[in-house]
Amino acid sequence: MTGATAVAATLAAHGVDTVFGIPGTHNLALYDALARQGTRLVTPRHEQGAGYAADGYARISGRPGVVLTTTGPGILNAIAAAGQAYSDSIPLLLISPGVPTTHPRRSTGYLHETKNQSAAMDAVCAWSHRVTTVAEISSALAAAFTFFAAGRPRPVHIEIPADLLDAEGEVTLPGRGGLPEAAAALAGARRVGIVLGGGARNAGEAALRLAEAVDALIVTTINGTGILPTHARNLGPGLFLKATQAWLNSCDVLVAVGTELAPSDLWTDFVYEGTLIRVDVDPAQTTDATIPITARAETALPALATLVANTVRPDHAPRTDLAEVVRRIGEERAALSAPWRAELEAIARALPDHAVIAADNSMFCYYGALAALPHRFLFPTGFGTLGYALPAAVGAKVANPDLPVCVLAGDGALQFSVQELATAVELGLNLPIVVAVNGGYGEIRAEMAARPMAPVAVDLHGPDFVQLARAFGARGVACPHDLAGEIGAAFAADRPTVIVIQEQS
Ligand SMILES: Cc1ncc(C[n+]2csc(CCOP(=O)(O)OP(=O)(O)O)c2C)c(N)n1
Ligand SMILES: [Mg+2]
Repeated sequence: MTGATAVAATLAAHGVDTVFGIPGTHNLALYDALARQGTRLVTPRHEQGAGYAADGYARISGRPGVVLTTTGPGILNAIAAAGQAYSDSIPLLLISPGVPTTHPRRSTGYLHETKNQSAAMDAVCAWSHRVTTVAEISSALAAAFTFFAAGRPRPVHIEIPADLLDAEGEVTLPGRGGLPEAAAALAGARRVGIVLGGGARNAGEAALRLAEAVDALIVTTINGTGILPTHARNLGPGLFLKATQAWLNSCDVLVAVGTELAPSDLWTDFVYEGTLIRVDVDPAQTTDATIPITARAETALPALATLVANTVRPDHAPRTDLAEVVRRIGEERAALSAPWRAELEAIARALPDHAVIAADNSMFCYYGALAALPHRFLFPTGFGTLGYALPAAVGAKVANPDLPVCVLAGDGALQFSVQELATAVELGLNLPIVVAVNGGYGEIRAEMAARPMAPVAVDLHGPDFVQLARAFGARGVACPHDLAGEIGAAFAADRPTVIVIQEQS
């Protein structure tokens, strides 16, 4: 559909039947689409009046007020109304066209051209966003409605480049969704995959029941690690593996629970084309779902599991060649984590199942430990910061002193927050801290080589971590023959232990 139709249909899907605004050269496609679907179009005599009218409408109706203007002076005339709505916590959605995507955004004399329209609105709204594709229009508008419902309601501005209004693109509108529809899709499926993110943390048991009912496998995101204990149907964290993605693509129905299905988890441009059931508290996350279910995982998933168990034919044949999928994924895990195989085996032996790994943004952690170990991870996924693991482990131990917590970090990452050893010593925390030393920023070194360019600023002098640990009053161990034994000793100690392992680079 066209961008203008996407705006009109998305507004209708969110129950908007009235819009306040003034037409102009750049928003005619929007007026056309809204008029066609019967939206009531109220025309005050100045955009400021449109804004105040939408504000009054919102206060009395209890629904968001929607303002539609043209570019430049049109939307800027509504600024005072946006400021007023901000001040009084009124849900106001301001929609305007903007200069086309192809415009250089340098003063060219384009009609209504404004130096930075979206930034001007951002200064007075809760947020302002300029979309860049037709496909993004629906989710950007949905995000505004989610924001109105979830937080302190305040004005939001969405700018749509004028050329996108007439351009055509793939648009996923907010669906009706619901558990019965999801159960029916699952009952008719040939092969089902289940993805659990951090939002599914309290729904592991229900996910397993669902997996049993439809002969599915479960994979977790990084924040979803440790939701389920080791189990034949649980592949653990491994959304980033190509073999996992190949298996997911072979499923005709995918259930994604409490996850953004984010690039930082997928590591590739994974696109799923089957029936996608998404369970999420945030409706903005489910706009691309075939069947969206806006609910907490612990509410929706037990209900879905029960519905499906009652719907699936009792005589249904197994639909997944589980063993083959598990074998391929296992092979890829082994290849990815091969450089640290012996160390990871030792760590696996030393850690009880319920141990938590606080890991940093280092290769040893994401290529190594995440691929190989089934435990719950505290990991700086997404934002990808460095220096997270040690302080996060301190926090975990403060929350639950009896929980075995193990820190894994590269030499670069540990130096971002190594001073927190002082805190860990002060609190008497029995933390094993395994640091993989490779003389600096190994991942960045590899990226430079791949460009290709000569390595600069990545081969770094590091401290003697054993001496450093001792200087802080912690224990320090260099390259032990028995890593598992040293981790065990660290758990038994009354202070943290830094254990150095040497990494081949
Ligand atoms: C706060 C912050 N600064 C910089 C970066 C960029 N960065 C990503 S990985 C990395 C190297 C980390 O080194 P190390 O922990 O030793 O792991 P290695 O790459 O050697 O495995 C850097 C500098 C980042 N992710 N976060
Ligand atoms: Mg390093």
